[in-house]
Amino acid sequence: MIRNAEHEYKKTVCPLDCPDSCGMIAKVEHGKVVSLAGDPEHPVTNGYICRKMRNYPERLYNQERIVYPQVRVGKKGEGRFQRITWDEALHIFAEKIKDVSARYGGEAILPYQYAGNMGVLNRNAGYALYHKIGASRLNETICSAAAGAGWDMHLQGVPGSPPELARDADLIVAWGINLKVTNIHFWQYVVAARKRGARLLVIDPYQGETAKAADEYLQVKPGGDGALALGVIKAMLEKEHVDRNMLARETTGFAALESYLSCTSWEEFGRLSGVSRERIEALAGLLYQHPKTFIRIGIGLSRNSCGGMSVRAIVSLAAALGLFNGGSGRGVLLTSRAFVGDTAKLRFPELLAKPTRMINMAHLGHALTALTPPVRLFIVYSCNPLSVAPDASMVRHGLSRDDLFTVVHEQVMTPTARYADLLLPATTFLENTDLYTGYGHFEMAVVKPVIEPVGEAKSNFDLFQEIASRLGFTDVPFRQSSEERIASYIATLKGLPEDFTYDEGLVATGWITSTRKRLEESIRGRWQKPFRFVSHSSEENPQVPPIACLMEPCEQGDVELIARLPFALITPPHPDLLNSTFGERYKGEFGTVLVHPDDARSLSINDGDNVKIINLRGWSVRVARVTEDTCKGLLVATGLFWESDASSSGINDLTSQKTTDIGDGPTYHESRVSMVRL
Ligand SMILES: Nc1nc2c(c(=O)[nH]1)N[C@H]1C(S)=C(S)[C@@H](COP(=O)(O)OP(=O)(O)OC[C@H]3O[C@@H](n4cnc5c(=O)[nH]c(N)nc54)[C@H](O)[C@@H]3O)O[C@H]1N2
Ligand SMILES: Nc1nc2c(c(=O)[nH]1)N[C@H]1C(S)=C(S)[C@@H](COP(=O)(O)OP(=O)(O)OC[C@H]3O[C@@H](n4cnc5c(=O)[nH]c(N)nc54)[C@H](O)[C@@H]3O)O[C@H]1N2
Ligand code: SF4
Ligand SMILES: [Mo]
Repeated sequence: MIRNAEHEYKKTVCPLDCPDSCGMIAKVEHGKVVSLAGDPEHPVTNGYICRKMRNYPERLYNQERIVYPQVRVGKKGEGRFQRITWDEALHIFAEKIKDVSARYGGEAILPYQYAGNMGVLNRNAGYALYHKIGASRLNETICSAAAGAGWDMHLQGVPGSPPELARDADLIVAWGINLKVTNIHFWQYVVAARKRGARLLVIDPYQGETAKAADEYLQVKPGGDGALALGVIKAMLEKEHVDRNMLARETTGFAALESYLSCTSWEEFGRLSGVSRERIEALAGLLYQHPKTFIRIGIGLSRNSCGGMSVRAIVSLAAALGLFNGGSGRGVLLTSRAFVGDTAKLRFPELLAKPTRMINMAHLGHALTALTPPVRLFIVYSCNPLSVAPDASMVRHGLSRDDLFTVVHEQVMTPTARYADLLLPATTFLENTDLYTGYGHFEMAVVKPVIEPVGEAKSNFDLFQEIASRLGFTDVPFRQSSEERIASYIATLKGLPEDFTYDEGLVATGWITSTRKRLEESIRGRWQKPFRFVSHSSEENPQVPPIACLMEPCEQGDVELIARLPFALITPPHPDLLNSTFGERYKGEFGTVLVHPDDARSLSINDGDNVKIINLRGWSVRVARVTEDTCKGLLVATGLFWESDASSSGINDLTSQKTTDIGDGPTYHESRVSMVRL
């Protein structure tokens, strides 16, 4: 910390759900944050942060900020509230928990939280209480469950490669990831590699910012990556471009994949991937000519009903290329898994007297409308389900129920917050303590508050400790301070340097680099596990194919649906939003939808027209952008813009509660829709 009479600079970490987890420096004047900048000493941030976060101080003190507890006075969704004291708010909250538990049992309480704040303390803050009261449990699947499950079927917990390895690659493949939007600090390695003559290949159904900046772009059908990756292996086998000695040494089960691929026809690969045999063979050739290849796998390609299989096929291709054996410029990164700790130290499952029902967060629409016995108390923190959960019209329907009591702990007046019966003000990362590890790099830090809470805001941790105390709970977790809980979790972390002690203070040093990184060693060298082409986990779950194989996404293969709903819709992130965070900056804006010129012509749609996108689940309005960045038949709607009032809708009104082949993840990039000009 640097201080002078006028202002001081304090280190902090970006809390958002972004792989970059930037180190930041906050400038504080008279107790207020006046600016945020990238920490020049952070090895990945290198002094640069995105414009979303540079403008964060404005969000801190914005009129949308919730600064005191409130109760609803208007209709649900209307957003009219009346101020109350914290004492009253805590009383209402605690009494509601007691009342619902007594009348309907703990399972009538449904918690809903996700990654508004990635700090491990506050993100998991509700679990101890939820377990103690026997609430329904939430299966947190909404982001990377399918991708992680796909990776683990063949790699069992192995971490990804350090992103810096890409610097020395001759070919970087951005596979289903829009690096320049969702992982911007990876771009510095692309720039460095290209200076040495390396090429960047982007594989994506549409041309976003990264595809446009690439040396090569390969258009794949949504959900077609499995067929593409397996097609490349088939082409490699046909040319005998596989290193059989390496495969025998470093992997098991390749023969099973080889025999499967020899029985499959080239037509199937083309039909499912949307890529011609010639193009697949050319990709196989490109990879063969570039042994120094780094594959950055995105989560985007896993957001469809065969998403787990797509990841399985890509890691199988990477193993067939020997990329897990490392060497300069060779690597595969999905998530870094830099520090692995015992989440029981944050979630306390031992407080759960008996297992309660588990609800997949992708099925929220169902849970709030059709579950028996019904949910009576819905508690939301660090999440904006009405904007982010699939099948939003069902979520809205559920939130409107008169017999449902909803508590929302929030920083700003989100679409979900408008449906709260009890609305509670939450601190931001600048106002509380937490521990942050990144999923796109290998650094972690503990961060202290930079300023005092704004208004009457409380952290998630403090809120749940106070409620527990009101309910008379005295178990150890409810008596911990935030520092004690962080310290007990740190004690279980794998990846910490041996000489590390928490007391020394991570705050002063800034960050700690995981020992799981070790750039010089291969993934296999570090973990001593062979890559398994035949997954063991299929023994536990016989419906899941043991090897990566061809699969077709449900909605794309359904001829009846295709006949009625002529377009496929994907809904990837927007550069100026972080999921739905910052939606308050764009109130009243619909966002755009990319439409191919041929489709626009046939529907008499001009660039700039408002269009209504419709399917069996709902509708959403967007502004048409007529462009060849997308292909015929594919609509691309980026960004989770907020619906402007209770009668409008968002892009998730069109997405489905259907889940992925493995991991039970959501299928945000797989919806059939039709479209009309407004
Ligand atoms: N600016 C910004 N950054 C973000 C976010 C944000 O909302 N805004 N969100 C953050 C979060 S929570 C996450 S999980 C990550 C997600 O970031 P990514 O891992 O990048 O995942 P997505 O953005 O869902 O999709 C990435 C790309 O995959 C493409 N895609 C969609 N379907 C397919 C497919 O079937 N095959 C292939 N090959 N590509 C496909 C999309 O068109 C998109 O260009 O980003 C994080 N970073
Ligand atoms: N159609 C479609 N839907 C998607 C996606 C997509 O690509 N397409 N992406 C999905 C993905 S990958 C993800 S990860 C999810 C993300 O879904 P969410 O985790 O809901 O993420 P956000 O939309 O960023 O909303 C987080 C909310 O938490 C609040 N918040 C932040 N910090 C705190 C805190 O410390 N305490 C409390 N109480 N509140 C806090 C913020 O103000 C914000 O409103 O969305 C998913 N939804
Ligand atoms: S959102 Fe991502 S890129 Fe932007 S400051 Fe946060 S971690 Fe860095
Ligand atoms: Mo995510």
